[in-house]
Amino acid sequence: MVLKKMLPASMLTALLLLFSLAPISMQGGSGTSAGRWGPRVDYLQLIIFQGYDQEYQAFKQGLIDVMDWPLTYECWLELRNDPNFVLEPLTMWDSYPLDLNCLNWPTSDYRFRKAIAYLVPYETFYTDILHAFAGELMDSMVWWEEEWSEWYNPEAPKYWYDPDLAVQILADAGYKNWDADQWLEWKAPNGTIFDVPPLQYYAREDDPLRAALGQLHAAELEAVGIPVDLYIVDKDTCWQHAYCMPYDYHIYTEGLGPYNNLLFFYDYWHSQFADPTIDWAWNNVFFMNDTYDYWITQFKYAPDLETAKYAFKQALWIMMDQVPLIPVYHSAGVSAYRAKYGRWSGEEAYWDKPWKGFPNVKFAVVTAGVSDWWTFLNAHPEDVLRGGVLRFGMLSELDHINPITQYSTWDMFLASAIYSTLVMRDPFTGDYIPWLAESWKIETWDNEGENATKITFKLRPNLKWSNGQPLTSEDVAFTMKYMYDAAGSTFYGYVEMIDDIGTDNPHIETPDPNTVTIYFSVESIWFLEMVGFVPIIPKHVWENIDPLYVEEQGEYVLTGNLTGCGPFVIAGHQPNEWWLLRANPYFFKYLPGDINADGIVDIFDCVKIAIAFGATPKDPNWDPDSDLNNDNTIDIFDLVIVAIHFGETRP
Ligand SMILES: [Ca+2]
Ligand SMILES: [Ca+2]
Ligand SMILES: [Ca+2]
Repeated sequence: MVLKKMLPASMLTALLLLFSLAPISMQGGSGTSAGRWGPRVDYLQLIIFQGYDQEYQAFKQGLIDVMDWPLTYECWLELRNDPNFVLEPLTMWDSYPLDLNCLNWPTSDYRFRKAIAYLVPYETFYTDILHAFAGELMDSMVWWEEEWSEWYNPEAPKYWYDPDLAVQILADAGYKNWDADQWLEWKAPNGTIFDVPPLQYYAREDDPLRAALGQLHAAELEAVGIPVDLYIVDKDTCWQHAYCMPYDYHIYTEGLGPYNNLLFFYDYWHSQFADPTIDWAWNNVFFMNDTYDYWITQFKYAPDLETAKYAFKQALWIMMDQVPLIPVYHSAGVSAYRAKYGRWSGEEAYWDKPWKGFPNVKFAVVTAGVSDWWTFLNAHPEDVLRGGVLRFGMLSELDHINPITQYSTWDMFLASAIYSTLVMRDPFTGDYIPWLAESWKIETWDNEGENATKITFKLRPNLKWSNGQPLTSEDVAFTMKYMYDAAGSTFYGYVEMIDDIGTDNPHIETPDPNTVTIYFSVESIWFLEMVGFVPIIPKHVWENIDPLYVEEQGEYVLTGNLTGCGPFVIAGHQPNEWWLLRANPYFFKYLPGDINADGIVDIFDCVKIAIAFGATPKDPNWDPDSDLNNDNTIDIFDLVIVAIHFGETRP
């Protein structure tokens, strides 16, 4: 029998005396703080709905506690004065453009793309459909709020709604009503007349805003004589056309992000990702432009910030001139959660307790607002240290049940619950947070006479996989190589510049189980942003799976499970209905009171509190890891949590 070590009473008394001199705040938690340990619930249930309306009805009835999607204007009108709901203002850096397929005529014609960009009735859409519930994006893919204004290129071409100009551009390019019907034909330079085929236009039925955008734009196209077959259909049908061979679409109401950086301009629109012979081509608009490739590569592999900004602005100009997509809006408005725990049978202990721990996230792990990953970690019934079930609504089942080819928002909800990354990001400031890595060092090395970047990560002690096996630097090195080799890897672009990554001996050193040094072949300011956010996967599992068949033969396909290092593990799955996830006791942030996340609650955790004692978020000694009760003050109540759990260890 193992006796739990106790915090000696004398020491506790001494600490209490010492700390009783500091001011104590009873301020409650708010939407602008996020706890750094968890998960606080025993179970997370991801419940799948067939569309926004169905999910919203379930939310209203209390079948789910929070929705994955922000409220529409109409739903906000209904809920805004209802005490059963907590509403939080939302801004999200994502984008909803119209994809224009550059392979299929007539959207393959640059002049045709320009013309139809002038046919998006922005004012009508913003005013009548979005109300104040989204931000305008029409002149750039870059949401140019404060954080991003330095990346915005005001010179980039804009496409104010102008049907007369659209008709003029079309006519100049040979698109006119050459016969007596109401539709346009195209006269080739040799005089041959071709009918303009009906544009294959796919709009998302599950998203009322995107459906409305498709309807408005299609009506404008038809008004100038461009025939349209508008399909307002479910997500899977949209994706069969917009993301699968033979890519037989012209226009798709795309949704991208949210993002914390601009690297997706490389991953989505560099021509190397425009391969129409595979499903799920990242560059599904098949934008292939050498000048764009040049500048976006200069941006991605920029040795300093000024070079990165200059190159990005050039790339943005090319993109807006060539219009492979038409930016329309980004999310803004309101996200919501239920004010109180529901009356679920068997969960009487939590009935009607106020829900706490829904941080209003700005820098997202998966999505922003109150429905991000941080809520998975933080949500709990009031005054309950750990317990209960969080019921989370999702608009869709997953498409890729593995961490390597995760793609959709819903893939990411699961993958981020199961896996962890070396680095995390503060949800409110965007600052890097030590995560699996407790520290890192960025240096340069001499790559055959050229400066190149290397990063050394120090892993936390005692990291474990959800099956109890140790997580070491070998897993990190393995992950980087696997993400490079795997077919359809989401993280290929993050690891492709690791030195010698294409060989059997990537230039990655693992001098001990807690240290890994990754050498890159060039210099870039973005490498921590890339490799720091790759989900780390277990070598002992994936080394037995051919990286070319992660979809067909991945761990979940073979075993019905995923071995991870994140806050949750899979407890059950009913396809197209729900996923049930259980708290992972091996998660390095699982233990209450283990402030330094080394696997034991001991005097070193007390020392962390002592150093930060009395601090609030604006103080220099503020330490969010020490604010165990998540009330924005480090005080006696946090120490009490350490005292209660003193001597406990993670499995
Ligand atoms: Ca005609
Ligand atoms: Ca500890
Ligand atoms: Ca506190």
